[in-house]
Amino acid sequence: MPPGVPGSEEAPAVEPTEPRPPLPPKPDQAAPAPVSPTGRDTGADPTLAAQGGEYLTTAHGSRRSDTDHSLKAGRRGPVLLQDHHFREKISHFDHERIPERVVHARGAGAHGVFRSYGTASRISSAAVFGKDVETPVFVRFSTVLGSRGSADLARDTRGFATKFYTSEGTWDLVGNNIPVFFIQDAIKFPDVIHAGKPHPDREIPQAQSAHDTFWDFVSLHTEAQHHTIWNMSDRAIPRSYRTMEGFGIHTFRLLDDEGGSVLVKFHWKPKLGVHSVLWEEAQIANGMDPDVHRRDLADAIEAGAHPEWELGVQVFEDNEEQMFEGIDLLDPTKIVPEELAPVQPVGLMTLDRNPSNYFAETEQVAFNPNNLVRGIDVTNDPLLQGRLFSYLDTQLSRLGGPNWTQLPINRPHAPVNDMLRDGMHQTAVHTGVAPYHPNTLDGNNPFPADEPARPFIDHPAPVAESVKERGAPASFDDHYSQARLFWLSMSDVEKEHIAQAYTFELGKCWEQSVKERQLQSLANIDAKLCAVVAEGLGLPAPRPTVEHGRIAPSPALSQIGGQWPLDGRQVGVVVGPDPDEADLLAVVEAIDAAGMVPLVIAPHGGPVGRGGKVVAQRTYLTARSVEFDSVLVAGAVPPAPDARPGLDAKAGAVSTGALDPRVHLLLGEVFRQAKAIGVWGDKGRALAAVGLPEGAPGVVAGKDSAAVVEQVVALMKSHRAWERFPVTGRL
Ligand code: HDD
Repeated sequence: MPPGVPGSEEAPAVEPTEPRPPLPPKPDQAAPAPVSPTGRDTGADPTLAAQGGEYLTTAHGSRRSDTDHSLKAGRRGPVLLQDHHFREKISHFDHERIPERVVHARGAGAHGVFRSYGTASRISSAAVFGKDVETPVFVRFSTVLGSRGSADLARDTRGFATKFYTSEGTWDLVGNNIPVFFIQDAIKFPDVIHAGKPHPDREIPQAQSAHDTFWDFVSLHTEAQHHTIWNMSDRAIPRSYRTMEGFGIHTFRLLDDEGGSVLVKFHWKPKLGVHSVLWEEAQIANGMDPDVHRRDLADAIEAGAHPEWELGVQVFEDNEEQMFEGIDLLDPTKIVPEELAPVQPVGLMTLDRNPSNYFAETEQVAFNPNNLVRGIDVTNDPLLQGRLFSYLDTQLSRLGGPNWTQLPINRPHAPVNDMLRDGMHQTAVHTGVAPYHPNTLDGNNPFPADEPARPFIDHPAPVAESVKERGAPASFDDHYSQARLFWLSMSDVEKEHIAQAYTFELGKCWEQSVKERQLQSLANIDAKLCAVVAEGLGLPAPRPTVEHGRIAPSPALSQIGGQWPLDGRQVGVVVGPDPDEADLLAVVEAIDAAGMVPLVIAPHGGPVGRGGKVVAQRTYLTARSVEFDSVLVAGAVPPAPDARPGLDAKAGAVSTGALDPRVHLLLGEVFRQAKAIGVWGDKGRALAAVGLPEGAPGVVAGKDSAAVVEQVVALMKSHRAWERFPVTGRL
């Protein structure tokens, strides 16, 4: 049944007054299965339920008859120390929070499955790459800079971390939606993060890079310039987590059972395409719906629009130089353009289940690039090498001790036979008497794997003769050629967005010297880009200090072009007080049939139209452009009865008198945001009121709703009506 059609007519639920037998937990709320798919007991306690049980108890199971009043010396007297229930309840509450992640604090997670095509089994012995092997996964998407409560649509890099619960142990691919990183050596990580985080004196600005310390760092530490231009592009304000690419960034080493090895870079390609919002939308969304990305992911999964990504690899020879076509594969600030090394698909990931408890799953999940399995190994990338220390270390303070691998979400789905014992929050009851090796008392179990016949993860790899020194190879000194490669690969409209983003961000800085130094970097990327940003800042454009040879653009880097599936996209349908109900129902059903979400926007809440068959999901007051990928106007929309001049001013729109000012604002924004608009039945009056000419790009007007909807759906497949933006030719 499509949204917009009222559901069952059941009486509203009332608060139960009698205890009843516990409800069985919903399938996804049950404690993790005590037996993993491999048949091994995971140690999980399936009897641990939540508040569904019959009687309220303390943590040690004793029943309580009153949880609403503390125990006092007389009704008006002081609270007694002996009130254990009070102390336990408050004390536990006092400790409900754990430290948020020092980076990537805000995120959203989902469960799913990775189905391997088997194509990578030629180059890796990892079980996860076997033909038709299905591996459960948990993915956490995140922003980097903001705190846990910050807004989703900050201009920022997004984390894309995947935990594969393989039959031979857990493999974590902890990547981002940008294929390069700010720094080349992990020792710089605290520096770049301190610079990006809020200023330490006032702790502002939150979740933003538009401030002095960030630009101070990236303009001084110019290896960050490549990542920074991606941050200034539309990639940093995704339409949805579902429409982001993911990258492993570093070069990894894959190994087969014969000891052969290749180098690879991992790519996640979203089936829905790579799409972003405009900066105006991001800013409005951060106020209107700061949870926009969390909501989008959870809603899509719940509605059955399960997002999918294809995992692919670029494959390189594992030679002594670790270079490919002059690109240093150990430098995490460099990509290898797909045109030079195609991304070869190895499997498909589908996210099909929302977490049932945010804290237990999304907050407590702990990723770790050390989680490697047979057939997948690291390279000498100095950023990756440093990460191998940091993630294990951070969980000790974040999750309170060394036993975080026993938390249900972190538990491997493979047998665990370690000799790690005791420690804070130990939940396993280990048996046996000999947690050491070698031993005779436990039959010498567990035995080391039979290396080297099958290369488990410490695969022998040559290490060049070397001296101890702090430094980097000369190839790491090129900080601009790939930032320029990215720039040259953008379409005109994407270039405009990048120039505007730099102008905005630097315009928010106070220090003149910071702006001037960043302009120098822009000059080294592209003279026109530098000139446009300098003009916006009111500063002179410096001359470049580096020279570039010919750089071939990489068309794969542009996200404009192509036709894409529309699963889970949201279509607003604006109606007046008395819409044609049959027609509206048909429109709602057509949108639903296209796999999208119709949201009826009416002057008031409740049923819409005379028959009451359609209900409003939004009102003129609660709807805002950023929620919709396109907007339809179903017939005449008169001025609202309460459209007073004051309201117009508040809504930020000037009423023409012909259209409710809130609808006026909605259509104006949707037009500026290059989204498709369809109108029927009012002779284009709504368009005229907003000053939109019929026939403007991406605007469809007609008599027949079905024909208009069909055209709008076709337009939406290109994501936006990009032709609405004039090509200035200045970039
Ligand atoms: Fe990191 C979290 C991705 C470099 C130190 N990182 C974290 C997360 C992602 C990344 C997606 C969130 C995981 C989650 O959802 O729980 N980090 C990256 C990528 C990097 C990178 C793609 C470079 C290619 N990170 C990096 C370096 C260091 C760290 C160089 C330290 C030397 N990262 C951490 C951390 C975090 C983390 C402090 C915070 C929370 C956590 O690990 O579990 O250890």
